[in-house]
Amino acid sequence: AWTKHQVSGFKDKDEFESEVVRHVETTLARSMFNCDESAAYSAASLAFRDRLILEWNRTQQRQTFADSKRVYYLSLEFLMGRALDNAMLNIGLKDVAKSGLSELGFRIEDIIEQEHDAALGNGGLGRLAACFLDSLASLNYPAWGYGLRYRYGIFKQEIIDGYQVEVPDYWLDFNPWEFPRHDVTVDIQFYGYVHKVQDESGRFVSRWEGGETVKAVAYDVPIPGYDTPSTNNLRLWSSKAASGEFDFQKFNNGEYESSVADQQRAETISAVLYPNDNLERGKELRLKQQYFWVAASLYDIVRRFKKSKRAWREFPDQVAIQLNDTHPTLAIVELQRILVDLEGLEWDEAWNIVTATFGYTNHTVLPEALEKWPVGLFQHLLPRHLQIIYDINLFFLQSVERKFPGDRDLLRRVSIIEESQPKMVRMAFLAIVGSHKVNGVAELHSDLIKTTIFKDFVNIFGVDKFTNVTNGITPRRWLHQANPRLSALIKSKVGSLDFLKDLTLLNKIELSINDKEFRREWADIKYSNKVRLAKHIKESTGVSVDPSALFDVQVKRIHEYKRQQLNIFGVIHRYLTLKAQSPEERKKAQPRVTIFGGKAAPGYWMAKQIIHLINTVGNVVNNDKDIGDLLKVVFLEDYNVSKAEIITPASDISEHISTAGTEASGTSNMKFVLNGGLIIGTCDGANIEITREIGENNIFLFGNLAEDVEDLRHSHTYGNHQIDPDLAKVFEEIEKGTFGNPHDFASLISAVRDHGDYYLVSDDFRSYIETHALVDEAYKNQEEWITKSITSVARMGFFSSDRCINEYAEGIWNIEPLKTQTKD
Ligand code: DL6
Repeated sequence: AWTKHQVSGFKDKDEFESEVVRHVETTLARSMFNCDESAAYSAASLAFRDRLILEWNRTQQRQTFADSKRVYYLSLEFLMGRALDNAMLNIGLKDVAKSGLSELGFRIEDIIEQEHDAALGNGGLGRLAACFLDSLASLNYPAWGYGLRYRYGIFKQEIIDGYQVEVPDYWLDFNPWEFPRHDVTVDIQFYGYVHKVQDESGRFVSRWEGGETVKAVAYDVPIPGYDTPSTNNLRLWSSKAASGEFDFQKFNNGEYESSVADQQRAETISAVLYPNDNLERGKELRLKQQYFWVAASLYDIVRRFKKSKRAWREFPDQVAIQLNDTHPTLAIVELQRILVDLEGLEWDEAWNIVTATFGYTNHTVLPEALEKWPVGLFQHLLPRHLQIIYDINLFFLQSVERKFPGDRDLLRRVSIIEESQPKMVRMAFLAIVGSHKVNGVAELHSDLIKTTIFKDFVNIFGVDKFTNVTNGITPRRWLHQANPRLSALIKSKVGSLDFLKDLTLLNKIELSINDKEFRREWADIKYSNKVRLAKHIKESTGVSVDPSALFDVQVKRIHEYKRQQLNIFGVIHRYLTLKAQSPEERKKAQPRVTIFGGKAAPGYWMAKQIIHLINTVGNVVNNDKDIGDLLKVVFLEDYNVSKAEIITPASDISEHISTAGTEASGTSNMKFVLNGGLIIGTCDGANIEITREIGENNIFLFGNLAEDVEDLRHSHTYGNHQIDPDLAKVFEEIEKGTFGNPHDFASLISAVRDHGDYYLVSDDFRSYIETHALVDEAYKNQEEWITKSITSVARMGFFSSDRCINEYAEGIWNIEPLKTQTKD
């Protein structure tokens, strides 16, 4: 058994310092006299990276030596955020670095601030993948992540005149955390044609030939576990022209521009992250990205397996592949192709291997987010894969027909090919058919997929194929790193930092709930986090906010189903109520700062209108002398992981108010509660399990239930849809022009009033504002509030991503942690 270990670190601050100096002078070729914060960040990162690499090599050797089963996590998004702070904390050398940097004349906070976020993701799905990588390494699981190395991550959001403007995020200028592996490349084929040839044994086999070839180059990012030497690998693929730099023939002929055209075309594949969250748009380049990435990853995985010289049937004993949503579903088809076309296995034998290897996680029930690709596009781009999909579908439908003879409509409903105009490939269905387990990400969500979008598949495959793994978050980043003082206070009560490895130990702090000093310190930490956020708000928006006001936060992607429009309508209602009050009455009001943050997909008109309305309301409210500090409204631009680390610890209440049944899980709800903020939310996603864990008294729930949503929508369309009278007044005020040109917001209003109110904004409005009134009242009793806050944190143990990873490992992947071999 392994106990404590000694991670390759720095003996002391002097050794760290001399490593920093060495990197400044040699790697960066600068002198210490002109070493600025940016150079100090680079050198400090390189010093840490050197240490990580040693452990990373050892981890890979241990894994190879143990020859045990590995899991491969395929995700088109990894929203990693910053790496330096995380590496320092996970290795346990932040204090050493702090004093070393201080001797060199730098504050560690300023150095950490230099790092550009690695923002290779849109929102929850990508951040979940990042938390999972942290947990996999921390728990010593043999695991690799596979993704794409986008040259441009999620766009940078600027707010200009209240509107969102997108600016490219070029984050790769200097990235000390990645290792280019120019020796690890894979040629990836597109287009071309398929024909049959006879192999040596006389069998007819399909050959895919011709077309275009693009080179995938591996870039490796080390992922350090917390308090363990395990350092796993995230491999990101970058696209390059297969033929090299440029076409010499053309160059010599003086055709300079077209000589580099192939190179540019190839590089386009990994150039940009598609900026849609919970929305799919069938663009050829996106499908190209997906195939490029899964083909390169599978080649790598298969190559590693083949080195072991095991029989193919042992593949699922050595390899588990998790599909993070449907984006990597082509991996199912690609593995079948490799086994049948290239390795000569019989179809059924290959298919048994494939289905035993894959697991599929669904992250949404929203119809617009379910991936479908036109058959014609497949035919053109991946002709052999389309044939294989047709065969998979044929054999699947034959098995359905055997089980449910004569049910033509069932066949139509479950077919992987949708008989629409044009015909479409339904990726979620392909993922279900090709996997041995399908999971949702919170209990309600997992139930909903079984009773709605995947209902037929439960009948066909049996309910055991469908399971739930409620999401979680890593407490290393979301508590220890984001809220160091709270982490230290908890440590003083738990007795050690072990709660960062076993989050259920948080329950020990409930024993101190009446400890006056503890409570005072608890409140003081929240206040100082609010002061820090207030400073950030002032610097980034110019608005002054009072840290003693109630901070009400909604930060997440802007989406109608997440209902930031409900929030801003509620803010307007609050404003109108305050305006109608006498100065005496107003004195009783609870001062509030409502804080929004989040990006809208560039093509998502309604979401952009919501951002615009928030900003125009802020403009009016923040400058209204009658209101003063009673209400402030701010929109923080360019919400990302590192901003979340400032915002999350500073909230008093945060909003998780999606229409019931639409938010698969949510993970920021967990982050806020873990940081001592209370939440207001609907009975949706993981809010339900959070309530179960922390107790109904510690959460503000409101709104209609998922089971009633369909009937309500129906009644909007066919009944008499009455708008809540207070909401109607809000609309009137907007239409009067109080918040700028009313035409700008006409579609936001008409979606609720005239077009069926699909997201139930009006239905939930009354209970929403009433519940906010309860929040105000509760906040006035600070002692009660602090009790709620401590109790909630104490009961959040369930929501660690370590718990999720253990559930996946046991229930889906069948893998064991590796023992690390270092001793005390
Ligand atoms: O599971 C991670 C995260 C959930 O917490 C969110 O509730 C859910 O909206 C998000 N889903 C997506 C779906 N995108 N696609 N495809 O991002 O997943």
